[in-house]
Amino acid sequence: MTEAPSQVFAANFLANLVGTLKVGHIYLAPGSRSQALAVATEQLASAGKVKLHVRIDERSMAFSALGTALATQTPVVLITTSGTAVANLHPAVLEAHHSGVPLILLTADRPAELRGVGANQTTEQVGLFGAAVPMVFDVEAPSAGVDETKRAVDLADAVSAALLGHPGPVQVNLSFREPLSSALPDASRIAVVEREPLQDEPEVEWAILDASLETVVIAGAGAGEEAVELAESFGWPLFAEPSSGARFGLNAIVGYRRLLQNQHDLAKQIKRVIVFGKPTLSRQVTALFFDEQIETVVVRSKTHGLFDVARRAKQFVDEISVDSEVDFAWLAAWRTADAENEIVFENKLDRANLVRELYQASGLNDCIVLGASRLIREADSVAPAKPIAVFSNRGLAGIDGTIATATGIAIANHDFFADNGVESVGITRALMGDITALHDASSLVFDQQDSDLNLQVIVGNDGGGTIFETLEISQTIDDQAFDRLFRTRQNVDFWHLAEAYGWQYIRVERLEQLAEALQTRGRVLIEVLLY
Ligand SMILES: Cc1ncc(C[n+]2csc(CCOP(=O)(O)OP(=O)(O)O)c2C)c(N)n1
Ligand SMILES: [Mg+2]
Repeated sequence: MTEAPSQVFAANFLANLVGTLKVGHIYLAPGSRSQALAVATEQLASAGKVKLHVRIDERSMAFSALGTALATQTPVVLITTSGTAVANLHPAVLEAHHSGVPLILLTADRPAELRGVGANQTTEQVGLFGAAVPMVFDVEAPSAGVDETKRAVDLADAVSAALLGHPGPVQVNLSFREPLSSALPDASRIAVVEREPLQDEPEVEWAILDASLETVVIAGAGAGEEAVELAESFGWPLFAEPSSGARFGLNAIVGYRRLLQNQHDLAKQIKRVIVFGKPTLSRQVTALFFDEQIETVVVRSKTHGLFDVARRAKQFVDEISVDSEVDFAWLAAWRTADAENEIVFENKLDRANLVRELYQASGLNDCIVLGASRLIREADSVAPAKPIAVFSNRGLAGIDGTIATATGIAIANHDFFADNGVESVGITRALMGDITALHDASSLVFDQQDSDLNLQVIVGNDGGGTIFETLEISQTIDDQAFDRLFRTRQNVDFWHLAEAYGWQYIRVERLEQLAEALQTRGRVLIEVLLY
């Protein structure tokens, strides 16, 4: 049987890419131009070398890939056909760029001779993502008489190298000409050349700080455990956002928003903030960066780019140590204040209780996903310090793709436990507002192959985008104009929505119903009435 050059190239490229980078998941949306990649992926998946997820919508697919890459901390491959299919990756690609999530975009294209001449489904795909994807490989179409195996192996190596020290998306624009595929070679039978994984050895810059200065550690999105370690080593209070990966341990001051907002005496004594990740949730924390009395030290983020909103950071460093005795009285005072200012929960179905129940229901096997808007800010105010995996797209804080991202996270969570032989797979609980849920309603479509996921889409329905009520404009225009321009209340029936997509549906109208609803397994849309 003849082997099409397209297929020789696709099979060798994918087999090597998966083998070298330890790719566990490939997401694919159907198309003609990308068929050689599809055939090779299916072969690898059937042989158990990679997991394949097929989606009909590239926009949604890209957010799911982002979720899987986030949760597995491993590059995920995406395959699309040419044209608008590629452009549909853009929102998730922007988020991945701003939060340092490794995605490998394999975008099929027409060969050079068919570009710019009006050929069907052909546009300028190279450079489409602009600065969000600085590394783009524009790869010539495979052809007879060329050593396509060598070209494919070299490209896989080049892509691996490009991902080193560059967390974020990489685009590989792959041209193909007819014949677009063949049944052979079988990608799963290609022996991958074993290579030592490339090592990135970045230079590490230390800062030695004076321990006596009243310091707090701020952990924004993507901060990670380093923030907790630093705070605990030197007795500094820790203000950690929900998706920082650092909201746990004895140094976490969960009520930091209230203490800053109320201008507690301790808040006035802060002289230095040390920032990890990208904090974006509260005005109170942002105000600290602008405060002339407070110096800012930024620990360089490996994922979330440079952070210095007030443009007055004193230092950017990688590691921090101190030069003097640590005084734990400062931390003790903060902990006392935090305990004294604990939130008082009312006995009703409100945002605070919704967040509280969500965290109470979730344990070490589970994942929480928080949509943008009000509910994540509520979590920032009231969520306990608890070591659970909490995710949120804070790179750009879009309300888009939240259901898809949660699906990708649930897939990673499911695989992690299934691969380790643990029977009780956790539940992924995605909490979001009503507009956020409707924005991504089409991501309720699911692949039967992923049907055993435990995924809850918890919709805090408060009748539109109520976060805008906190804007000054809500006071300066009349209610009708406000409702139309900002609140955008919708009348979608979430029950029918869930039914249409084959999801279970639970409506929560009273606080007492919530805890039980949050134990539902399988795919369930839980509508929580907040008004
Ligand atoms: C893609 C995108 N479009 C628009 C916005 C602006 N935006 C921020 S919050 C919001 C409304 C969210 O409403 P909902 O999900 O109901 O949350 P609520 O504030 O009511 O809790 C909008 C439109 C955004 N962040 N991302
Ligand atoms: Mg809402």
